[in-house]
Amino acid sequence: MKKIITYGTFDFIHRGHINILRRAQDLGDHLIVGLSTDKFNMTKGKQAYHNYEDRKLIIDAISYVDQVIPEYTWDQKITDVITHDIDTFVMGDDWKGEFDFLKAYCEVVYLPRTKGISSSAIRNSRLHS
Ligand code: C2G
Repeated sequence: MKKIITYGTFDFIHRGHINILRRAQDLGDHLIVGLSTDKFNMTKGKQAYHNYEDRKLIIDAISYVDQVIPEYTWDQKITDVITHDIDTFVMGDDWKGEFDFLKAYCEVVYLPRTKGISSSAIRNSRLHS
């Protein structure tokens, strides 16, 4: 079984998120999502509208996703890759190069971001409509 992992906040779930989850799942047989906790988001300088439990409920319901684990820190990825026997790490190419250190442990794939949509744009449009 080819195991894939990707990470993110996945707030205001949108087609960009679905596109990356679908393409990530297409690369293997089992997709794990490392979902940023609310506390970790604060260190990322992000405050999600939906809390971790609600974002997990939504991600768990997406057919491309097989498993959701909490993302507590920047530093857990090597441990996650080893612990979960990951073959391929996937992120959008806004992160290109940032996680190349994982190449020592698994394949690293950066996929083109979906243009024209982002959680922050949705948040801003919601708040200002
Ligand atoms: N994404 C995308 N297209 C968009 C928006 C997001 O492909 N229009 C991708 C991002 O590249 C990322 C994933 O969707 O791979 C999740 O995006 P975010 O929820 O914004 O996650 P981020 O804040 O980038 O956190 O350790 C990694 C971090 O947790 C990533």
